[in-house]
Amino acid sequence: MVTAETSQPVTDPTRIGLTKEALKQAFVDNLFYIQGRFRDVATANDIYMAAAFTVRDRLLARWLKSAQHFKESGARTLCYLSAEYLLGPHLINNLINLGILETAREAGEELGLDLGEILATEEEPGLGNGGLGRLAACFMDSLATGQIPAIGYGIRYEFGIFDQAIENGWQVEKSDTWLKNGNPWEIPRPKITFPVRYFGHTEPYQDEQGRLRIRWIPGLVVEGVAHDTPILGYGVANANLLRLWKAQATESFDFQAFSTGDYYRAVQAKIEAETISKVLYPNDEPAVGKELRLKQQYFFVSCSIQDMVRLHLATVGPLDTFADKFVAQLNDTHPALAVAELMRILLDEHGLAWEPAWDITHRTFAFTNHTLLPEALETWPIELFERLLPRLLEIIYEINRRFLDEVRVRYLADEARIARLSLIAEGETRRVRMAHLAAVGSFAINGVAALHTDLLKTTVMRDFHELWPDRFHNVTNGVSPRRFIVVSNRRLARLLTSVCGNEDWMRDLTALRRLESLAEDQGFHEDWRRVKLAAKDQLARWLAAKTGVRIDPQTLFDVQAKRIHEYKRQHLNLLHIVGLYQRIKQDAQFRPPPRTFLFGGKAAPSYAMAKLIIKLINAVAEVVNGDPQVNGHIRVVFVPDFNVTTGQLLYPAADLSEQISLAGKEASGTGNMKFAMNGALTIGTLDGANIEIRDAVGPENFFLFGLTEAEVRQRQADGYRPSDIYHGDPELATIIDLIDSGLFAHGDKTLFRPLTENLLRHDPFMVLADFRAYVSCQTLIDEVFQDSARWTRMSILNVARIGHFSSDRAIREYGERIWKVEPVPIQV
Ligand code: HBZ
Repeated sequence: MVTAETSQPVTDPTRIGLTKEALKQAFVDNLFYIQGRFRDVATANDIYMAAAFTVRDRLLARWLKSAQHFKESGARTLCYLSAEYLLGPHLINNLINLGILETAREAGEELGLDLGEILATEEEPGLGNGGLGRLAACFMDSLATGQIPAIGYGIRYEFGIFDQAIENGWQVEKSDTWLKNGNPWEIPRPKITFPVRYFGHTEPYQDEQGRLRIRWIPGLVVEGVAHDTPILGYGVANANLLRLWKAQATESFDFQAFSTGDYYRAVQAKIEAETISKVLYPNDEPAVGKELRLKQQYFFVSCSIQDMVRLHLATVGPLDTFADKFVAQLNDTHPALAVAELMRILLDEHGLAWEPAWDITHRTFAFTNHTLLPEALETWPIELFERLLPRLLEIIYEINRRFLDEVRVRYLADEARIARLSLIAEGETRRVRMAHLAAVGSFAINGVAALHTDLLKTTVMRDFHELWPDRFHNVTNGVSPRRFIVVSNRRLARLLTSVCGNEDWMRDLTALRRLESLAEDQGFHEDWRRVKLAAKDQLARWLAAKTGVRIDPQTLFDVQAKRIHEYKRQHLNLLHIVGLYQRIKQDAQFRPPPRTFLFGGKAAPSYAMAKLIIKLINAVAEVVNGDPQVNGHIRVVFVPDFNVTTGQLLYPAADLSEQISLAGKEASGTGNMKFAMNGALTIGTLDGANIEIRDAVGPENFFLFGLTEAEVRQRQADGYRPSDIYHGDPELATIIDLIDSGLFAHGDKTLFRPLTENLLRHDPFMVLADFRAYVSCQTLIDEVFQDSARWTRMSILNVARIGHFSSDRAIREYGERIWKVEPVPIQV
């Protein structure tokens, strides 16, 4: 291959060859020339790095070819703007996407190396909190696989989501030092940097043509440096760019600004600048109103928009075609400042008039909402905005002035409506509403599951929906079948391939429909159960090694793995467990099939109730697992540090997937899809994507319980009184009393009071209202699980019919309905 830019041939077989011999040679070279090690003294990390570089070399030709071709063909490009990317380990994914996993394993064996050990050495980049960040990672995978030219823009956090340890039953946060041994997947681009301004003031001036322009004199300038990671598609030569920005001080600025010789202040300025990309905020739902968070948002948005403008000027040319070249998706409101930033660049730096600048901006952006929870809707105090981003606030005011004029004409001065729609919330402290900025600045707004989109239209975005009904879309989430079947469940992948006759299902998951014809096949049932049992066994062995806790793979594995949140109702699951514990102890006749209850998930460090729920899970586990009377019947385990890597062990091993949020609260959920894809049956409410999953797999293959969203609203309107439920349900009352009794707290009656009291007095997520239905549904599950042919059939049908929930389908929908982007195949 000859690249046009350099005319240098890239043909060295040790760099690009995919044969076993080429891989071996490349590995040995890399160990020597990059790590500077002989085999006999190489550490596990040296070996991992040499292997990673061997694979990275093979991505580079594809990546550069993609970039070059996209550039030359002027391909329309999707830019995904996201403050989070929860990527998971790269090495295994890239081996699979290159189609060389088995070759690499053999190459390793011949070199006396265990590929499994090498893979386990990788620290996963945990640059996200949960669903939203993982969705961005699945989308990057599907964009490349779907051959859509795309750039993912985000922040290169030095510390990602904290590592979770459990000490004395409590969550303890440890800092995530994912970069300490080096990151072989990223290429720093010290020459691709952009200045980002903060503080200071603005002033008017006249340009050469005598037009009035605005200049922003900043009080601080920080630089963003690009760090690039190739994202290869599965079975294609397309590789897209993930460009993450690292903050650094602009020496020239700081050294000029500070008095000469004040070295200490200069160093301090450097630290202050670098703080911006230092750490991911570990909150998943409630918006944190911290200045640093707003600094982070503006930092990555400004670098990304500047980069897009630079790329456009360097390739296509005139800015009036910017929105033809680029479309940018705002992943929630975290990047919403992009709307104002593109306006600023067009107005202040390129001298466009407002109308053409707004036309470009408005045709560029589309916005995804991921939550309806009021506490998660981002707003920023005007005072902070004015101080930190004075020019952006002026632009936001002007966007708002023009927008509200439009509203006024349309609704003939309906003042209440104008106040509701305004980008500025009036009140004691005036605030900028980021969702309104995103909505006004975007040509499309979407929710992430059908129910969520409907609720978006009728609740938080109702006025916007009335104003612009055509801007609203639903794109139900999806997850990557490469990451969540091929990488995490090799045995299942092999079985699926043998049934389908080829690996095409890996990029067209609807091909799994073929499994339906085997749903009654006894021989196939045995294969299916063998695969599940092996995954359970693997989890059991990993858990024993990691935590010393023993679990029995023959029991029903009942798994709830997701962020800990009251709306997700881990405590509903716990009430069921405590109820079972009690009945098993008191009723010798009551012997449901043995179950292992597994929990995993992180709590936001400042979310006291979520942390108390973790403590209660561990406290119940301690008592239940330590009680010989119930041993062999139920066991409870909290799997520490739930992340992509541990998720890859949990999803394949689950028999039952807990998706039990209060109806109307979980925007979509994506864990529900990951579990079902791996043959777990779901116990779930009619919430988020559960509804569509149930429709797809068939209601008879899904364990439904609980209030509907409409019923939830009705009950709330009628005045919900959880204490009435407590008093009317003796079994429930006993359970709550047991928790209050100190049984799970070594006699301490107060430890869990905040939780039980909240349930009895407020129960904002209606745990008690759904308790009875949940327990009945669990009883049905016990019955069905004992009929192993029935269970297996249901499990097969779940996998056969889950194809719709591939992120490949989601990306196709975005591409066709919103982005208007076309695949651009790359040939190698
Ligand atoms: O986004 C989740 C939703 O709760 C879930 O239902 C959905 O499936 C998923 C993908 O659409 N939302 C999040 O994960 N949200 C965050 O992680 C978050 C992070 C920082 C914030 C706010 C929310 O400031």
